[in-house]
Amino acid sequence: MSSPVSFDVVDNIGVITIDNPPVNALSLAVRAGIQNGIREAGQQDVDAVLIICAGRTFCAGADITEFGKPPKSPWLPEVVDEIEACDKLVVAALHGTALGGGFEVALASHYRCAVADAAVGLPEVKLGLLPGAGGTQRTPRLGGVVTAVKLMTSGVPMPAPQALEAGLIDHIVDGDLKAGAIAYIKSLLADNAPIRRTSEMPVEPGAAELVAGLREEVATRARGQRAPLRILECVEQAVTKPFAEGSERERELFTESMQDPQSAALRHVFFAERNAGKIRGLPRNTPQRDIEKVAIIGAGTMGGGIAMSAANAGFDVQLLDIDEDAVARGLSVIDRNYGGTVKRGKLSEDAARACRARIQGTTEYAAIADADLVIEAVFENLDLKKKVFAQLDATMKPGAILATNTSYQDVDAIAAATGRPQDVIGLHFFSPAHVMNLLEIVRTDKTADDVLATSMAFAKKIKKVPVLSRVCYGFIGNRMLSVYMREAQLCLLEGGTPASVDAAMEEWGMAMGPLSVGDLAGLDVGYKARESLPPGERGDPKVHRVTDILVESGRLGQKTGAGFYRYDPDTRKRIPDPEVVEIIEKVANEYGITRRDIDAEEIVERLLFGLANEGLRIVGEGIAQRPGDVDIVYIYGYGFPPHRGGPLHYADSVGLDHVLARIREFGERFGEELWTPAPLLEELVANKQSLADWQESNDGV
Ligand code: 3H9
Repeated sequence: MSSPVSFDVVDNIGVITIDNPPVNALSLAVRAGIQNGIREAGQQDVDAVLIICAGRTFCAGADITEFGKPPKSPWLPEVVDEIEACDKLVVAALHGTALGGGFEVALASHYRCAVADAAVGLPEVKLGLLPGAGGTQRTPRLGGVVTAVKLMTSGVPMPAPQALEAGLIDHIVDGDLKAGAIAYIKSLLADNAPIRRTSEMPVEPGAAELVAGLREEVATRARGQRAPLRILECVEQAVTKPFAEGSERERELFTESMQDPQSAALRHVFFAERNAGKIRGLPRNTPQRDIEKVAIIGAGTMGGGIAMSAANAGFDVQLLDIDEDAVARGLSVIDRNYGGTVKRGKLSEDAARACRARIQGTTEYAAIADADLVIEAVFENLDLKKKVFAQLDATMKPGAILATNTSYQDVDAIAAATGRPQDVIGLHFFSPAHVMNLLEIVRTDKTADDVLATSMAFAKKIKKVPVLSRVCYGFIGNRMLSVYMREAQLCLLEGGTPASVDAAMEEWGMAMGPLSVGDLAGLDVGYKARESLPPGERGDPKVHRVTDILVESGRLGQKTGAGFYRYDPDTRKRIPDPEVVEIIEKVANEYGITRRDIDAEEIVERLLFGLANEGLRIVGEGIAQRPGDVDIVYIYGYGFPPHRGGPLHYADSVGLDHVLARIREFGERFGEELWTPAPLLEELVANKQSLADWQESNDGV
């Protein structure tokens, strides 16, 4: 097989070109190729060396698919040390994103140039790792402690012009990168620029104090993740110890991170996110419909958020509601939201104005007839949604995609209200839709392939993470949520309080406890959804009794200043409310429940194993395509901590046999009807198979 790295000589400069699509990951063959190139340059009579990449980007870092397997020589740290030790001037030329090990190759080069729209970054932290090829030692020497810590603990890439200012790169190239880089090298040679080894550079004065000053901030932002603190320790070594010693500690901590379950979880999330965008049985080249104009039906909170997401991605949007007042109200909320986005520095004033200008209000269906995609976001009522779809069927041009943003309703029934069910799909956004990243894409048996492919692509264009679901009540996320919330509320009746249940889950790592989430979303949402169900399908009334009392007494959550908690009107801080505990005790009494001490471990296991059991049922029924998809739904839609890998990865990591044993025990204590093990869980335990193996043996994705 030919090497992905070539070496040739241009104008007496040795050019090492890496060509390893799609992202020039530093696989074994690439590492060996770079090493050979550097050695070749050392032996040949060249004046300097250029490291450059073919394709859409400079290297995206180490090859993540090799992680977890025994490392093979040459290891990246050896390669970067050889680059730096080269006695010819080495220059790296960057385009796209130079990430992780890719940027470490550049940091070990003697000079760095880049095109202006390139970016550099050290995103290892997002995989639970740290830069392991000298990045933690070289970045503070080049860019200073504050920049280095920010770059490495956030994992967010830095645009080239900013990197130039920070000293992380030396030169911006205009026009063609290769020609510009060669001209830059010639100018360095003409100026007798020295071979400048980053490892030999001094650190800034007061660097150790700067590191100490950042410790608390990094620990707070880490929220239970260990990698950011390991990164900080490496930076401390970089500024207090000689380079060789610091590098040795970096290597030890890199190896430790690699074996840390947090990294295994985050690597699972990385691939799960990418797999979630793939639809089984749908070829990658499935044709797509053109989407330029988008219409939204319903100018409420959801419709407005969806309109913003589409407008932010450059689509023209028509926002339709029944009367002028409703439209005006919706547009004014959008104005306020854009104002907030500008205030928080997320968009410039000009950019916000341009996005807002793409959104028009209307009350006329005729005005949206030529939209390519229409997304219905009206009140959660099946009859109303059917009426809207009948109207859309009568109005929209042929070939338009008709989407519903329903959270629970039967998309088949909605599609049946039209004469074109092949064009109907569910696009379930999460609130606030312009902020939340998840998008559940709900296919019916009749949804056309090109509608599916177009919807997936549209999701990515509006910067959402799409996950495919089949039709069932609540789809993937809300169906699982109902079990999670059921257990939260039962724990309340059995002896917990909103504060104790939330604290247990937050300490475990959830972004927000379940009862606070209920207050944030509005307790009336679930109340109304339950009311719309036939009484036989509303579940055990005792589960929702406390919530029902809260809603009926006007405590709808944060928006009314009280729900499971009271809220400080100025700070929105939650305040435990003894009145709520009284309601809980009264309801427990009504149902003859003797309250007891219920510890954090029981709360966590009941909520999480309930979640995992329902997730496994969903995978077993084919509602979700694969276990990783369920994990992505929970991470991006429900605040599940990524370093725990999602509910199913977590169940796999603690052992499916343990999970099954606990579910059986809960069944004996709390009722088999609530705790029937998912058939897939029983099957995997019987076969002694992990979920990861099961997924791999199914199709690898
Ligand atoms: C590291 O470098 C450790 C070192 O410090 C020390 C070592 C000793 N490896 O995201 P996309 C695949 S840790 C293998 O859809 P985009 C990806 O799975 C690494 N594969 O494209 C996908 O495959 P498929 C630090 C990789 O344009 C395809 O490429 N680096 C890698 O939206 C396209 O990816 C990172 O963490 C990889 N490193 O975004 C960077 N990267 O088509 C991780 C991607 O089969 N990568 N693939 O599904 C990214 O952030 C994005 O992929 C990138 C492109 C921004 C580069």
